[in-house]
Amino acid sequence: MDGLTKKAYELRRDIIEEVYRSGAGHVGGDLSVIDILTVLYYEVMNVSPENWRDGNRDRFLLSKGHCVDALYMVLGDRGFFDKQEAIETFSAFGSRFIGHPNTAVPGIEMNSGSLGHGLALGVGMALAARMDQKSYRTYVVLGDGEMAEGSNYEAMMAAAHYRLDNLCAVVDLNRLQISGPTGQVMDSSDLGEKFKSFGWNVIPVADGNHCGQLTEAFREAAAFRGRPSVLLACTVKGKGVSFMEDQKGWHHGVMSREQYETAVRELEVALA
Ligand SMILES: Cc1ncc(C[n+]2csc(CCOP(=O)(O)OP(=O)(O)O)c2C)c(N)n1
Ligand SMILES: [Mg+2]
Repeated sequence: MDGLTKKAYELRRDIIEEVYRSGAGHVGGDLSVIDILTVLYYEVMNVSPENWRDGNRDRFLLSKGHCVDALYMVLGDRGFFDKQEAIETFSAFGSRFIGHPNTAVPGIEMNSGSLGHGLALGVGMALAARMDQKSYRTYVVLGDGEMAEGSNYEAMMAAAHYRLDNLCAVVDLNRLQISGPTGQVMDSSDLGEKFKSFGWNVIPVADGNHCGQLTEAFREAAAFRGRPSVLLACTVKGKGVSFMEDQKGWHHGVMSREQYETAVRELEVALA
């Protein structure tokens, strides 16, 4: 296992701890998006607890805000706050680590959770960078089910209109949303064609749980000029825990003690 992959698996272990203790969270989407978050925070983005108030920090928006439990683990691990506090209090009454992103938490740029808003905010941030002559890049992570929201298409149109090559979207293409396969609920199988027709540079990532492929794709996006880029990252919902993989029931399923122990065991075997 290379360093980034190992980090992503350690963070999977943290996510399992956090969601088991709280009996809350969205474990399936956390496990599909964690490699994307790991590569962004450990390899790609220029953002850290040290420069977090600096106007030139890279911006990150988790538009699929229900997976904040994964984001908390990455931010905590990067030192934005005490990760253990997030593990122990996630979703508890009075905790600052509530079930959706909230700007009261260091490292979080935007409240989200109501799907379909992140890309439009990302367009605004990317446009502001150009107007203020700042060099930061803006990254927005969306779910494939979330792509049913019409507001995304208005944001896609504006991003291309303003030629925002400092904007990079990522779709966590795990083929499932809350109530079943995206192909059945609202088909998004031709997302590449949709983004292309709106004027975006489309970068398919065959294995969106592969840190090396993701790193390469983010490099390609950063080098591309004149149009916004989108990574279409083919992931597996629940990736890394066999009984959760590709199962719609684990969108926000709650683990029994036995399931928790099995999940931990599997992740520890992967890490060994
Ligand atoms: C506007 C809005 N409608 C409905 C929901 C309820 N909801 C929460 S998660 C979800 C499914 C999202 O699926 P997807 O974007 O594919 O996320 P992932 O598979 O990565 O968990 C839905 C419909 C919401 N949060 N916001
Ligand atoms: Mg999905």
